[in-house]
Amino acid sequence: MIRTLATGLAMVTLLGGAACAETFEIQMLNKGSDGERMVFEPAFVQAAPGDTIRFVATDKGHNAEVSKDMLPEGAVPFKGKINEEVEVTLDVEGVYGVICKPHYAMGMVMTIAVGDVQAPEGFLEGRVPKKAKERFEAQLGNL
Ligand SMILES: [Cu+2]
Repeated sequence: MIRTLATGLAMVTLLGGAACAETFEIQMLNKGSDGERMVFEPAFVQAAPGDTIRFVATDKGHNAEVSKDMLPEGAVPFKGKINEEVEVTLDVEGVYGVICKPHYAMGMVMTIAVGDVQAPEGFLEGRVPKKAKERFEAQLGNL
């Protein structure tokens, strides 16, 4: 009986936590507020499991998709179409590298950290364009 009560309380606590989940809005831009071309803004988000990320097609010609080499084990990949607003809820802890396919070579990338995490070994070891790599490195500096 006591155990059942404790389980019930744990459930309530969990549900309460989920109700506080945040939504982060990321704009896809031709030019960032810092003058950089082809950017996600903000380019780094520190989130918690269960938080939602919404990619807004503020400017045309962009998409948001997770790089297949840069997502935590067990996470479901996402891939938006060009000009499409994408909303994803991230439940799996880890580091997610997001790219805009048409502007990947121009460094249009961003990083989402879910939970208190570090980038795994070899996160940037795949085939990453130079400009994208530079920006990823700067973003990972926030961890
Ligand atoms: Cu783009």
